[in-house]
Amino acid sequence: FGSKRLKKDVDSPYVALSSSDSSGKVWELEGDDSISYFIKKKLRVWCRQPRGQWELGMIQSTSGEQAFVSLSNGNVMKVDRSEILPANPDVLEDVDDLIQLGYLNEPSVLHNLKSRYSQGMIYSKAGPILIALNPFKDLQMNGNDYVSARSQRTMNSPHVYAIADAAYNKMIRDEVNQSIIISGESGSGKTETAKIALQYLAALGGGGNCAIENEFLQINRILEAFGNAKTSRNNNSSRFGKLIEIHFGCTGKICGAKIQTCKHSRVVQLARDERSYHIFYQLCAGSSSDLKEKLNLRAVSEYKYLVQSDCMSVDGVDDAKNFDQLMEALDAVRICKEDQELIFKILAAILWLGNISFQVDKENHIEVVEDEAVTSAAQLMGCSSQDLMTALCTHNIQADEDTIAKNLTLSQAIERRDAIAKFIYASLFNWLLDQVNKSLEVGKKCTGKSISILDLYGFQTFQKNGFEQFYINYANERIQQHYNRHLFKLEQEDYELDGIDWTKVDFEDNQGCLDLFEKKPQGLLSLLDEESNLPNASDLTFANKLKHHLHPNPCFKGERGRAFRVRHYAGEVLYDTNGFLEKNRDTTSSDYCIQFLSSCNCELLQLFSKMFNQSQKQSVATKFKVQLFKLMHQLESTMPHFIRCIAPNTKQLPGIYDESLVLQQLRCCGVPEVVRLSRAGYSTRMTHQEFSRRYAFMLSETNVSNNPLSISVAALQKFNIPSEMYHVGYTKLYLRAGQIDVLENTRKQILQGILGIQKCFRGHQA
Ligand code: AD9
Ligand code: MG
Repeated sequence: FGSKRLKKDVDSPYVALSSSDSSGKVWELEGDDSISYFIKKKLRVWCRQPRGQWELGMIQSTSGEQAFVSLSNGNVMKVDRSEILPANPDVLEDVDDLIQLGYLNEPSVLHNLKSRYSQGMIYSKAGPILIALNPFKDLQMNGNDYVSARSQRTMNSPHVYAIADAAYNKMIRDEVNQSIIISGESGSGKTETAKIALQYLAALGGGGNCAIENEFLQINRILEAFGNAKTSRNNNSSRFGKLIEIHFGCTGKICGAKIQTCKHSRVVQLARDERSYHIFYQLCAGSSSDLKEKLNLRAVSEYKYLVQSDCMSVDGVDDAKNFDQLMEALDAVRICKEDQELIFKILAAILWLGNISFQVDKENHIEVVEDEAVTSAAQLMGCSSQDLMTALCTHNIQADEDTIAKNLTLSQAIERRDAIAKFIYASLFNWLLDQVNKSLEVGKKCTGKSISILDLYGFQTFQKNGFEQFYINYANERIQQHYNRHLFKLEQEDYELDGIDWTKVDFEDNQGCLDLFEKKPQGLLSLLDEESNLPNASDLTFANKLKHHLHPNPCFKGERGRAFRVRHYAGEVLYDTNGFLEKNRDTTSSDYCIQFLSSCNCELLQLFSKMFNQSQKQSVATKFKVQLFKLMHQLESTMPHFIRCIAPNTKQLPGIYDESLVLQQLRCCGVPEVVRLSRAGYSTRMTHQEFSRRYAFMLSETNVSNNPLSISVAALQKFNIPSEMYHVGYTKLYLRAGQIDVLENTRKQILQGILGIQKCFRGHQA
């Protein structure tokens, strides 16, 4: 049966996903027949309003292709039948798991999530995945009482804790490494969700000892101070992806952890409404007067790297207080006071570097303006002002035995200055990560079993998409492939375990799109690297190269000028190659920059220059790919648990549920696919006990046995559910979509009949 249908649905996820209309067809698998049935039976329906939103109503009457629907507000509306979709019966209101819905059309799914959200139920399941809607307020759903209630399994509703609990138990029981993969758009709540999962695992694996929980908290503080920044979408946006691997000993206690990152940089360029990394603002606001003096530190408003975006403070954020907490956190991971001071010196040096300006002398040579910026930066970095000025304005060329110093142009000098700042900051972050990892070092008693939590940036699509979206979306293709494979595997394992005769389904995955990116020598990444190395190349020549080499390819489409389109699993994205080559060439790691830092009289800067090895000298895209592959390789051997975070609005405010925004994210993170997959199988699963509890009373006494399985079978037969519409497993009954309505309607009628008789009976008695 299903395999054929499943194949058909899955083969063309594209068509459905990229049709950006809101017709509901993406979700809808029921044909016209079911609408006719709804019209005939006058059941609850969704009815599309002139402005596109869906309203719940009841069909009153029909005339040809039109129906008269009475809406919940009392109005009666004339609508075309194409504007009507079936709604679920009351019994399926606010279900925990979307696949319990008889009808999985767009309005039903959105309504279910919205109704739950308005009651503070931010978590729902979509089959095997957890959907987490960002509440943008503290719901008091996390905390020690909650953790202990969870671990004693007294609560069954969907929650991050339940996912973490399942991962922990599976790890212990099956001795298989687990992973919790969290994805979603910027601001959707990934990092908070990762912290909740971490908190639960720390409580569970800490054995009543809060020290581990506290250590994770402190580490998060450090990583967020140095790796997060305010953006227009999220006041605490992570500018790096991270994988936290928590190791457990044989008794299930935590015995260490390791953090890996995948990142990109933002020190020198900011867009409107954005800030640089939190740490700069914290340092300026919170350092003591003594420290300020040592660093010759000024207010945020005096640093060019910080003022360019016109955004220096964040509502509700106390940078000074956060700085105090950061110092405690640095103590907690055992970074000594001397090193802490070096860190702050380096940060101050970066800020002063940004203030260095250039001028052109009479001979048209570039020179550094000799002011406080240069002297402060040089002093903090441990070099003379003269050396710093030379490093910023000249380039040494080796000619035979001699070294010739060549003057840089203005733009080259600015690029050099910014490259040094970026290199120092990136090295500082890596060094800190090393220190953090040392403090978490995995002990010898470890069994080697672990749970990894992945918090990676989610799929992004804007009207104009640049280099950042390009590699973020590529990373998401990788994650999606992982997701597809595992979801199919899990789904089918469930059927097999329950004794269902299931024809294995080969999943048509997104390999085509991955190949488009990764193929050598003619994939997007290789072609980008090749073009980045050519001296006269431009973004336009790169775009033309793509069109020339990648045509025809079902996942690629060249557009006019510098643009091209990629068919991602989550829909088509239009990219503009403007700035691709420049951003891909990693100018920060020039030999010159490293040589200069090694000559500075500063322990950390010297260390940074040594930490860098030539193999890291790769383009940004290649470096990113290598980091991503490392993470994915690690996840490959784990049993994954998926959490998809959804931002219900872009204002970062509680209580606002923007339906079209939610829908777009559900599509982007592939929820429709999971849903379709589940629909192709059996949408309703009930244990025989649950089923018999609800429906056994409908059978005549001769029909009833004590065995729940026999009751299931008897009920299905009695109410003429066609055999292709269900499957009886060892433990559960699997029903196809819509069948639960038939049973529910019959149940309602029987109950009404019984109530009527009782009323009548009481009337007689009276
Ligand atoms: V980004 O891709 O790093 O820009 P995230 O990580 O998806 O993004 P984040 O976890 O940082 O989003 O959440 C954004 C904000 O939403 C947080 O700063 C909180 O204010 C808010 N949030 C998110 N999840 C929760 C939650 N479970 N409870 C309360 C939340 N507030
Ligand atoms: Mg984040």
